Amino acid sequence: MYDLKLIKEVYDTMEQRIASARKKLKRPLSLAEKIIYSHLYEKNNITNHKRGEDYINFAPDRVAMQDATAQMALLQFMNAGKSKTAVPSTVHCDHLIQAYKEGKSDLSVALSKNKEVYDFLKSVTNKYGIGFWKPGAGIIHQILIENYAFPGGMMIGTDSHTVNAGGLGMMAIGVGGADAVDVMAGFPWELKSPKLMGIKLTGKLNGWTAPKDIILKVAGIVSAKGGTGYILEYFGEGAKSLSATGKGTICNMGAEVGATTSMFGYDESMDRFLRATDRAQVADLANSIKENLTGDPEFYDSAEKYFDKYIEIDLNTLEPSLNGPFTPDRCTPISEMVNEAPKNGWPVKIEYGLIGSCTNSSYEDITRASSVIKQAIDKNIEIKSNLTVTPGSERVKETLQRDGYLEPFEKAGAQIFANACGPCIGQWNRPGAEKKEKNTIVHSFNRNFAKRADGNPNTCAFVASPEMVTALVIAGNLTFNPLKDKLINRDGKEVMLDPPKGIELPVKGFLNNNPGFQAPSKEGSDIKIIVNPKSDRLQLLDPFAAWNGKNLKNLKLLIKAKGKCTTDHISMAGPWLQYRGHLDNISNNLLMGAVNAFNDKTNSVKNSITGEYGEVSKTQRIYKKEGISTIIVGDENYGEGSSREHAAMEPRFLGVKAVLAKSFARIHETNLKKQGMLALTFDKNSDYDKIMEDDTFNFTDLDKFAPEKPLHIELVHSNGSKDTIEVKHTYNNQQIEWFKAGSALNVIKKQK
Ligand code: MIC
Ligand code: SF4
Repeated sequence: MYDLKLIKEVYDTMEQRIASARKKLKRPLSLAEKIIYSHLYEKNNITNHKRGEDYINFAPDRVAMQDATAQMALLQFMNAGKSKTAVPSTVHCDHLIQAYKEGKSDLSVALSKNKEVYDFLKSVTNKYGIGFWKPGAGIIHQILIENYAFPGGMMIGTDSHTVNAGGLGMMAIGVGGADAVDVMAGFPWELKSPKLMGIKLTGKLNGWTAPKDIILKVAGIVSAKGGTGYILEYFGEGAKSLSATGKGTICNMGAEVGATTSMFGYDESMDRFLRATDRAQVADLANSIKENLTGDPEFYDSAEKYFDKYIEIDLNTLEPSLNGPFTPDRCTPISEMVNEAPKNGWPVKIEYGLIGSCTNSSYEDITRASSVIKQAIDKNIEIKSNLTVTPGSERVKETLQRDGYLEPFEKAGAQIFANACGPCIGQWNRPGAEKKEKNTIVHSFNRNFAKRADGNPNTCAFVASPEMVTALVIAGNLTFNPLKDKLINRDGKEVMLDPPKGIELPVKGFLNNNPGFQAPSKEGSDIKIIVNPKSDRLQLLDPFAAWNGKNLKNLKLLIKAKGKCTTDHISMAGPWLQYRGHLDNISNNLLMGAVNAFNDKTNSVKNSITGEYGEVSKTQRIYKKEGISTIIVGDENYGEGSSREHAAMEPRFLGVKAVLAKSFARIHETNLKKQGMLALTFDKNSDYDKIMEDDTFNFTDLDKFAPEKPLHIELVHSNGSKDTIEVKHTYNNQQIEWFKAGSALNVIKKQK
């Protein structure tokens, strides 16, 4: 399945390219820099990039897409005029399977409900030479780490958690579909030269602490936006002591601090994982150039000097934590929960514990959690909360089953869902969620934004390691600290849970009877892609119109969003995932989760023509009909979270021209640029307060749009008074061309 030839080619030239970079920079290199300099689009153009400022053009080795984003990516690729993808690419069907009863029946419901979309993806992938992973095969990031990721490689994926592959030493970056189209069409992929954050791990995990606790701690230190523009590079003895999949968990959740990607240098854990997943040849190749697949020792020895930011974490003293609710960076060590929960009004009774997801469903994770649940049975302890398990891949699930590790979960009455995203992405048909009661759940996923798992805004979701989730489910109480608290069993005796015991890799090897992969045809030109014009799930795309070259005038305010406005707030997931291939239909969810700063309500904005309040998308459709352009105003870290470009395409499609925010999350900012929108930030954040509900916005110098030059907007308030504010942007010349042409895709089409 994996492409050995490709990996050989990368490794063959790596050493020499790294040597040239070292010479040019006159200093040792980090792992991130080694991968950067061996993946430049113009191979020999080695320059000393200014981190955080210069743009770099890359030639990634692979592209990966999941079904909820692949639809839009491939609809765009179909318009790019190519007959095959320029690099090996795959599509993974994981997001559209709803978790309700149990894996098998849920999967068969999904197969019939999503047939049209799966058939579309199957035929498009077949036509353009893209590998297709069937529904039920597993979650994209597990399939990638088990099959395609390789140390020192570079991959982009249309999902923010593509970064998971950093656990195997790969530079893997989440992007929007339009970026994937660039690479699949053979164009360079552009990224602002990332800054580097070094995280040294000392000591060794012990007892109840797990790799998850490392990233929960990092999220608490760095914050949800603190990683923006950074690559997080982990090193030190503690790093070497972690399994490859444990490293994957840490890299995975780097997305939650906004990091461009995270990675670990090649070590024996990766060698073991490659061999266990039938890739001994890759391990041998990697071993032959292993010092090129990790940072230079001199770099790590002077970490404080070379990294832009530097953190040290002592694993010996690390405590298990729970992060949440509503944001993944609110970190509470378990020993403090007993005070924090009552103080904050978090319900301590746990309704559900959910383990698995792309973040935490490795063999090691589930064996550790299994050892905890088994104790409840052996020690005759009543399990107080509901428990669900979503395995990450069929390969891991089959193997766990053979080795008897799923059995204790089944005995304990846990629901075992399909190998898919399920509850992690709102695809959870949770009984009673519609009552919107305040309640607490704990899970081992990565995100816990409001409504994310079950659509209930009053569900407080806490993120923890799978073994901690399992312990908390047994106790049924958020303040239970398994390190010191006792439980009373059915015999009335006091018992304690022993620390979890896991197995890194299956002793008898992985089973892989049912991979679920379909290779594409060698020759696809005869394959016709049919999209029913009456479909409500798929819609061919019309190109966006080019800019008319004039200053934008008389814009109305669609919404001034207050506080957190993630991509889940902008383009909700859950039931809306079914419209991911139909731009018109999905646009009906535009910004429905965002809080209007003027009335503190969601999905209620003033229509400046009628003065009435209505849903965001409906109001915007009226403006569109009336030919009135609009602007969205946002707070800090606007567009945090997912890579879904729908969050940028929907406003574009409905006639919004610009988003002006205090700051942006990286992927969303790029997505806006790619779709021909203006992504602007306040020069002075206090100007956010000047924006009034009835304002009219006039750009005064957009006709002189140029890199590094601020723009100016005149605000005309309803009482006739005016303010002119300065706004900043990060567009380079190429990106200004996208804006002028109407989208990046329009530029590709011209170049073809
Ligand atoms: C997520 O975890 O939010 C998702 C769903 O995987 C998204 C992709 C999507 O919105 O389709 C992501 O992280 O990019
Ligand atoms: Fe799927 Fe959740 Fe992972 Fe996103 S974070 S890929 S929704 S399992």
